[in-house]
Amino acid sequence: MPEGPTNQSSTSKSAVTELDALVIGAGFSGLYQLLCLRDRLGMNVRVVEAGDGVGGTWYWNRYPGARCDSESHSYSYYFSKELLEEWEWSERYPQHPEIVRYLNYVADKFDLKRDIQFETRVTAARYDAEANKWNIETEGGDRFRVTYLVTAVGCLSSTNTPKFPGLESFKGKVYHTGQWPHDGVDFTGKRVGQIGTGSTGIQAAPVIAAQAKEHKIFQRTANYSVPANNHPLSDEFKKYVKENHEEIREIIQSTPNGHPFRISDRNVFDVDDAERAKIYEEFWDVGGLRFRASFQDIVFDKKANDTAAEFIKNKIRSIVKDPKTAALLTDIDHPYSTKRPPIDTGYFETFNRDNVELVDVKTNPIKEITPNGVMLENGEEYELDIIVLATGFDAMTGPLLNIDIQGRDGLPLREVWDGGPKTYLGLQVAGFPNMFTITGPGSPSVLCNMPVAIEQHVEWVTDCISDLREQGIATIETTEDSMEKWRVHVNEAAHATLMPFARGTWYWGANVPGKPRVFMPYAGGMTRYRLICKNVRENGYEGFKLSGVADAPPPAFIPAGDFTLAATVPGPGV
Ligand code: NA7
Repeated sequence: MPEGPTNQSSTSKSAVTELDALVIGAGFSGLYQLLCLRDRLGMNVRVVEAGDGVGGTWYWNRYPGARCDSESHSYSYYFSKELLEEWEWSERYPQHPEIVRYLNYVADKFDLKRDIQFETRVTAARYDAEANKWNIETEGGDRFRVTYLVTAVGCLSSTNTPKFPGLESFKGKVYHTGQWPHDGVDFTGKRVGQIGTGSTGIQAAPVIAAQAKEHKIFQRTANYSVPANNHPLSDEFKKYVKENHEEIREIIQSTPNGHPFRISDRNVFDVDDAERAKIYEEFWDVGGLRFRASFQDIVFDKKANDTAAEFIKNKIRSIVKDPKTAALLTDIDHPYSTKRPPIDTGYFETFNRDNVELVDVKTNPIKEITPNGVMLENGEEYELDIIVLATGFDAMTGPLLNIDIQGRDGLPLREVWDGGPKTYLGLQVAGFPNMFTITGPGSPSVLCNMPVAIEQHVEWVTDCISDLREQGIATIETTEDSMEKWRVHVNEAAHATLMPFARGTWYWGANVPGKPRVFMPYAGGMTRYRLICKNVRENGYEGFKLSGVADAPPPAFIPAGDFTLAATVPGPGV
């Protein structure tokens, strides 16, 4: 068990712990936010975390094959030169245990664990306007009273389990990939059924299939995937990373999706068919998300996208031996990259194994889970010992709405977001003063390499709190008007891409029944977003109301048109 906080007054169940700030979550965001507020601003801060260790998303997602889709040398904090020089990743795409080791290394190096209270789940956070304080309650009865509340709850931390009738009646074991047992699952000799073929299912399937007696993969929507071409990092590459982190930082912070490579400025139809095929082939061999960077217009122009889509489908046809299975796997209903583009290690090859079967649950949906397995609409039953739910997350809003957050006059966040998330910059919600949402809906977050998005948000929040304290400003709070203008801009940014062709994705909230269909992340690119946030601060926190200072008039708001910055920066990430 990790040690609890030692440098603050201990929390008894009845006493209220007074702090400058409370941070919810000890993943990439929470750790860095703690470091910034405590060590840079000298504040009295605590992190509360539901798990018994650091890691956030990586603490919970320990399913077989779980690894990062960002290249390891970019999936790192860049704020500390020393840390960059000390840490060495072993693979191009790190597996979850290595990422958890990295985050523990960071937490230990910066002595963060003494201010993290583990095994503590926040249940409620209520703003007291009179005192200008947030009152926070936890499941175990702890109470905190703080000036600033920072949610670092992650975008993909609230699991989505479809309400399959009869799920509880299943005699075998059911595991959700996002809540994987920490001591692992042994599939040896078992008949396994996997529901879901998103990024997670695509990573898990080859590993499960290699161990299980039988592996049935229930596919509703076919998906593109590009080989990760994962490999151990050579000594030469490790040396390159250590010697060039300034340059790598420059790239990840100046590309729209925060990855360590630039997107080509060439368009698909700038080259003839033969040349294009050659380019796609080269990028396929390089693998991973770099494939998406082969042409700049893949995510903007449907005809351009069709060429990439067809290239991948042909690859699938060439890998998968059974023509019926290949046909199901290539019956893809959306343009490439409009749904989170997975990368894989041997996914399509897995369907050539004798113990693997692809089950089409699009034309013949899952009707119910029986005591013995999965039954489809037509009455076909698949007998199973283990069901793996790779069914994703109540993304972006779920982790926040799981907490009873109430702003001014007891206004519940759940009510404000009834019709979909409303934020300004993904950072704040009107009516919730001094509350900051790291990688909240409306920010680039999941369309960007996450640590890059996180560092920018954490640093902006830190600068903001520093400014407030220096200038004696009591509260910062965005307005309805700012949120509405930002909503329009977020919508425009999504519509400038091909994302609206795939409205059935979690980006739109479509995977959770009843969830409002709103495109949640900001697709205008991290580069543009970073500039907007910088301008907002430099212009006296435009779009926010500052109170507690006599002569600080509410700053004017930049009209929505200014956000577009003449589209000088290429668009979305991945
Ligand atoms: P995703 O991408 O939301 O994928 C969930 C999968 O589960 C997807 O294939 C779904 O099919 C499938 N699903 C969900 N409900 C059902 C039902 N009722 N029946 C059959 N199939 C179902 O989650 P992941 O965990 O793979 O990835 C989430 C993110 O984590 C990923 O994008 C990365 O950013 C990391 P559908 O497509 O809805 O037809």
